[in-house]
Amino acid sequence: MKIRNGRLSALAALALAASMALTACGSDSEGGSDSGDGGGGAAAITMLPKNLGNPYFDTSTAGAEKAADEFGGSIDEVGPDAASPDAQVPFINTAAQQGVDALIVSANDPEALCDALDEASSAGVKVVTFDSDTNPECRDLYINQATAEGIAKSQVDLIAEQIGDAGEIAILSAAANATNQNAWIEMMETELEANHPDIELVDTVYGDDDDQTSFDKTAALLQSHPNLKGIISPTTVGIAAAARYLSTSEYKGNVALTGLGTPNQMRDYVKDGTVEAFALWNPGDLGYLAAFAAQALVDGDISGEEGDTFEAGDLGEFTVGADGVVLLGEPFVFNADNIDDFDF
Ligand code: RAM
Repeated sequence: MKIRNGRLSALAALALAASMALTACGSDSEGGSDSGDGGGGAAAITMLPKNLGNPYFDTSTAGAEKAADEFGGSIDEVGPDAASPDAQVPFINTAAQQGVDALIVSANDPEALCDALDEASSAGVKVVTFDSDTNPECRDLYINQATAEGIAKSQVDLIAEQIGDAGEIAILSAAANATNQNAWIEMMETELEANHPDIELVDTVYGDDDDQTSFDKTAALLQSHPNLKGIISPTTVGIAAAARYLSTSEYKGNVALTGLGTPNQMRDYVKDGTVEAFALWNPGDLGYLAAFAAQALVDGDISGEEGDTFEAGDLGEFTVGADGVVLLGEPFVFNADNIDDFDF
């Protein structure tokens, strides 16, 4: 399947909007991180990404801080070094003990955080997941970056286009239990089966959103599958590590690599021909939207019911959908022609 021109034009318009929103969001990561109750109903929010040290989450936290600056609240980012569910639990417990107003979490597992989140919720903390959800009953809202179908299809379209719609491919994912990657992988498998009979998915491996593990798993994949024509890595950590491996190897230009990446981490690999195109959304906008959603819950403007609406600053009005999901937008495709328009 090709990415059609019409789709590209629509995406180009989205790119412009995204880059304008980015300019508006800027990279202002200061000013909103002081702890405290914020006063006047402004929310004290703890932000818990899958792990620290990932530029994707640095950008989403900067977006949340920008939002908190606008509504007068505060963001305190905490998190483990390794992207594991067990490592996230103590941070949830601490936030509950501190009596913060809201917790914004990207979950390393759909179920493993639920007991801690339930306790936080019982203590009056509003729980918003973003990026990677828990089971719906464990949170008030999930801020979803794009539909799982859209994210899956854009990556399958890209790899199909890059390998002539035939041959062996593999997936290099994040942590094995990550809710978001597992949903996307399931839908990629469905899409491949339905529309790409000549592409064979021969392996799925997990780099745990750790740079070195992802790099090593890439090397191992290429060794075990000598006929591999392409790799999809639906994680910004994985695709950057795989690109780094490919860029200095004999596979550069022969094995295609696509997936989900940040423009700043992928720019060199697009320019040196290791990677043709990949997808993502604006993580800054995702954090910004999650913070406004948390504030709306804390204020009692919304309860997380389907049909609830709230304002999210520069991004405008959003409506809560089924299962307490708020949708940011659609994935966007980056390539050599547009990558310099983005800075995150
Ligand atoms: C990594 C994380 C994150 C995911 C992106 C695409 O940064 O796994 O959860 O949404 O990749």
